[in-house]
Amino acid sequence: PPAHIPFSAAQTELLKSLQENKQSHLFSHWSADTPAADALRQAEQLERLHSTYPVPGGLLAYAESARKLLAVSKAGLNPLDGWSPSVPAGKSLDLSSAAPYEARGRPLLSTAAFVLVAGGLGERLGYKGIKLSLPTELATNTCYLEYYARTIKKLGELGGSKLPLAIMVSDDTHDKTLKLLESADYFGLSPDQVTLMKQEKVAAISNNEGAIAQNPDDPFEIDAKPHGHGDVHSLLHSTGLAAKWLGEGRKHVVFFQDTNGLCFHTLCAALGVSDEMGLVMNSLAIPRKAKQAVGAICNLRKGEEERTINVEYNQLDPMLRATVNPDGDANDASTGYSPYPGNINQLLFSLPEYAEALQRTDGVMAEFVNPKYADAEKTVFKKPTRLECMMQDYPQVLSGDDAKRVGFTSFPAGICFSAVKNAAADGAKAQQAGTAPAVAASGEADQYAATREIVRATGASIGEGEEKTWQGVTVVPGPKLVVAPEVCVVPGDMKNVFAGGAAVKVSGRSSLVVKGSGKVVIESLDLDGALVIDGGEGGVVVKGLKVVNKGWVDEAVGEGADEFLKMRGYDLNKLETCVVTGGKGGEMVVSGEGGEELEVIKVGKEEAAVEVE
Ligand code: UGB
Repeated sequence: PPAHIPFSAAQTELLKSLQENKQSHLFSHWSADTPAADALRQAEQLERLHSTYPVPGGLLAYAESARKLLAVSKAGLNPLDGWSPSVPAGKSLDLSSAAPYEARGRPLLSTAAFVLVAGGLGERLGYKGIKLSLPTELATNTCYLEYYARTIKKLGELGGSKLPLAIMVSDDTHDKTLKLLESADYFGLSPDQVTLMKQEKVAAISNNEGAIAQNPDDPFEIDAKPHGHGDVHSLLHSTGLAAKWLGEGRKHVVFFQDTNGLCFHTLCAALGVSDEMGLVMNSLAIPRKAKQAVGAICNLRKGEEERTINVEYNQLDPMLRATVNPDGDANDASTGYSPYPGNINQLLFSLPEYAEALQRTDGVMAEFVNPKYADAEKTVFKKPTRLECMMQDYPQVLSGDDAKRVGFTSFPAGICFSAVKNAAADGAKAQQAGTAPAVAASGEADQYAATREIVRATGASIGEGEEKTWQGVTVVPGPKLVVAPEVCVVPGDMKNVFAGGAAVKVSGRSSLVVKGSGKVVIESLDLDGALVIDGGEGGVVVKGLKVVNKGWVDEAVGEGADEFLKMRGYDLNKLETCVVTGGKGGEMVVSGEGGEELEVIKVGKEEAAVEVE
């Protein structure tokens, strides 16, 4: 290093060892004229990349792993060679079979802890903000983070305790996530319930020799990239959070993704399955369409070794071709689905075994590399690559009896999974190929549809809207049903809200929002339009209410619209709404024709306000 630059002793040592270990190109632009500020900036970034890499040896170990993994990739070796897949043990449930598992899982809510992985930028989605700030739907404009926080609050209330939420963020998402939480008073959670854990990036690698990449426009800057959601485990270890939760007597940890508005519908049932099967890891899953961009949960065997683990979608087809099916990743003709459950990366871990595994491994997951080559000889990369790790690879650190206690809980995707990951054009292609489009419009439509299914299971008569195509993606936009988390978070409890069975009718063009912290009971209702039932704090009972109005319609938006609207192609125009509002006092009962005609037949301390907006 040039003598005029005041590096610390640790920096000097690191720079020397990088120079001696095949990274001298990082300093080839340095000279006696190099500005000290630039050289220090580079040294500080290298030091950070070195100290935050969760494996002993820091950057040097990282580059060495990259060399090894890139050699395997260049040789075309499949890390799954020699492993033979079969369908793992688990439970495939639906709304009608979930009840006993929900009942078994419900008492376990009180000892759950939640981990949201939200470090990803959403490059495929092409959205500039954080994905957690996107609206889950336009009927209430509740963003993902708000929906998650309010649901966790309610789940805690059901279990009689405050449940902790850890959010993994990255440099790309930290500030905006914190700002969103602070601007909304943590959406009802108390700040001490929420911990932000920041994952650091790793150095990009520019060739098979493991050379650390620099920014082509600024050689003093190292090109750094995300290391994948697998970092969540080392962070739960290094922050001491997992150990703290264990000390508090918690029993399960729920991992979930940033844009799945359906993710908590099946939590109670999954807890029940984990409990009954004694699982240390339970992957929430869906029936998987062949070639769908979700991993497949497989039981893999190689000699005496056996593990149940997610096989990522790009590795599944070659593995199946080489072993059990010459057609590769194909649907089973009798079911129309892949035989292997689809991973939705919502994971339920048993905390005692997890905390022990973290102690043993520091939470370090196996890494992989996925370079895009520019030449047939695989010697040149199209752009620098990096090592990544995945949170669902946890079974790789299990051994003995624990390795056998890994399974899945599958529900139809319509109930539990609709992530928002793709821009409209890619979503349209995915839909044409017969898989989920995973765009903003489908995320919203699927959220209403899941609620429709859950409400239909109470016996209510809920119509079905006509298909609409937005930006090449076809969805069924309604009826738009939203039941706020404060009203109901466990599908089996929906019958207490929609208590009237077939006496509750909602037409195919309708919108219905049910919210409020007070108890809402809908005994009979005939809705053809838009209705908001707000139970307030005192609660409300709806009986014999008939509402007919113009309702809410989706209308196309132009180029000037907000980004979150442009990405779905429409905005929601609330033409006319009937609002039933409960009060702060005791329970109210409303019934009548809607609008001014409405008759309040029983009033608690305050009158129910019913008005047409
Ligand atoms: N994430 C981070 O927090 N940090 C990171 O460095 C990267 C991601 P992607 P992926 O549900 O459809 C997963 O990128 O990895 C967060 C499963 O591997 O959206 O392509 C990020 O913020 C796959 O098996 O997903 O695919 C987001 O919340 C399948 O289940 C989450 O990690 C697929 O998800 C997922 O990141 C799916």
